[in-house]
Amino acid sequence: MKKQSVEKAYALACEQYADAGVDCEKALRRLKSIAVSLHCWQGDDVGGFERSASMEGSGLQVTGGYPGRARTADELRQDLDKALSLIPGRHRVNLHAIYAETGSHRVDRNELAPEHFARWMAWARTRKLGLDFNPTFFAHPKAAAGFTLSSADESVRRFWVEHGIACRRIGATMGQKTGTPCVTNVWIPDGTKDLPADRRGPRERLQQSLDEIFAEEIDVSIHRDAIEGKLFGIGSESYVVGSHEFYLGYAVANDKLLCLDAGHFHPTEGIADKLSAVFCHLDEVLLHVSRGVRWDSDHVVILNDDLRAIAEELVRGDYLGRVHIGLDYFDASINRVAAWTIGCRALLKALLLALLEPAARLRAAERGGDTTGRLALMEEAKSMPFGAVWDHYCLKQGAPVGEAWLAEVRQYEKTVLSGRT
Ligand code: RNT
Ligand code: ZN
Repeated sequence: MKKQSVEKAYALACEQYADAGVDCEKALRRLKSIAVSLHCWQGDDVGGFERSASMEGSGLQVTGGYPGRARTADELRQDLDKALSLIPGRHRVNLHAIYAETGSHRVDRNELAPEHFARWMAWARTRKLGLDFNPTFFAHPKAAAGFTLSSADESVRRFWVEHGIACRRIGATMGQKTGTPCVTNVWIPDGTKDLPADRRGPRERLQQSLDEIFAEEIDVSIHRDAIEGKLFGIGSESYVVGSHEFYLGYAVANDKLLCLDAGHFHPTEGIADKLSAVFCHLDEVLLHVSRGVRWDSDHVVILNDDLRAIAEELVRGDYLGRVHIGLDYFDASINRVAAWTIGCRALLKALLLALLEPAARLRAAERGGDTTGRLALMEEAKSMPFGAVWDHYCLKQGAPVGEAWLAEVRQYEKTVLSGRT
């Protein structure tokens, strides 16, 4: 689209929004201040760079064989650079422990140290990107039995506690080096395929393990801890040790961030409604924005009602300053750079839509008991010229407008990705 057309459409849109009591410039200033944490694992199908890592026993499933997967950290950073150039705004990158760069020697998970992420930190610094982090409690022989932090085998449990401790130190260093607090998120695959005889033991051991991992005080100005629950996974259909109730209680009792993953609840249960409930008891929340489809919790995020409801709650409740927003999905059946771009642009669009909501009018209707007007206004807001505001934002941020980013991805596929086998 031509630059003049974008600006003309934007000017008209601003008038229309102003009539509804909405200030477009203000909405865009707010949008610009939101950094989304882009999950590195979409770029290589959650592979990582440990030669032995496989997803076996992780409860996660990556399907598809689209060519061009990043095979090295350099390739992954190159792909992330490409994706970030197609997304308006300044964002963050979310790493997992399996993305360590340990050179020619193998370093086991419990021995990982900040130096193994030196290149990631240098890369992030030159781009002014924040970093977030995750211990990897899966894809490892010591996770093969289905239990990590909740294992009854003390040597196994100890190993994973050490991994958790090591990862917090890495996260703290990331926060220090990048000048923005790193959120380190704990998710474990522990659970059972069929009915367990003992639900209590593993949960009590998990509680003990978390206490041990979090024992070291780390300054919140450089680092935050988050814990992520789940309803079920592949191979943990009957029992998941780290359930929502378990972590909600732990987070409240220990002042940790609760991570709500949009794909980790019953298929008819959304996380939007949970936000105002958990924010009554927690200062901050981490979101894993994802899209569940039937058994899978990790489809590429799109601008659907669930996503819009999450963004609306964050804006309506004035929670943007208390939430850390990350993406979490993996699709190996489409171009991976496109997968990042589609998901992150969709999330930003959802946030913009929410910021453009005629909030004052909706609240006035609600307070006045005018539920008819509230519903009518919500529906009318859907056909306001939001696309013109979005296009203008992309243009201003130096990101491609409309579908123009797709041509860039196709070009990148031709010149870079197709050379990878
Ligand atoms: C798994 C969790 C977890 C992972 C990543 C790779 O169900 O959602 O967040 O997706 O850590
Ligand atoms: Zn998640």
